[in-house]
Amino acid sequence: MSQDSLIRLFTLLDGNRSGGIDRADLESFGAKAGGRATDKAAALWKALSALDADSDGVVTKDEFIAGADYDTVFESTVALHMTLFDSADTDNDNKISRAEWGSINATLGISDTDAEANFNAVDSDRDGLVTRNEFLERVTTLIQGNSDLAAVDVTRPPART
Ligand SMILES: [Ca+2]
Ligand SMILES: [Ca+2]
Ligand SMILES: [Ca+2]
Repeated sequence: MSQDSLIRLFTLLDGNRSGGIDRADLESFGAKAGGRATDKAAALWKALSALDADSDGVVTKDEFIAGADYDTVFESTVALHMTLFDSADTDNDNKISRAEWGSINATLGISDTDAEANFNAVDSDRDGLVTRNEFLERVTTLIQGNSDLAAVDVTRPPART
């Protein structure tokens, strides 16, 4: 696995872009996303904190690159983002409607304009509903792709490319 992919994962997890991953990055994701995200975020921080070689409570980029197993962190990061799907799908029909999407985006503090653009990008078959697979595809693309992460908060559902 290339170092670039690890750095991208690091940048995504460093939610507040402070240059290090700490408990607050994960807790803030969990708190905003709600539902199972809180548990998933806590479990991920527990795994990541093992990489904190100097035990200062912050996993720096160097510590991350030196110690992280890409596949493991990738899986956990995908799982964490997928909790957003469940939080959004309030009527539990396994699809996110525009109304449900608008609601979770508002909770996350994302503007209506951005939310609308995100929805259209995620709803790849344009049927007006986001399925679990469509969401998973976007999450994977966000993590593995080359879109500009500067514009993407870790709590933000996969956005513009
Ligand atoms: Ca450290
Ligand atoms: Ca739904
Ligand atoms: Ca769709």
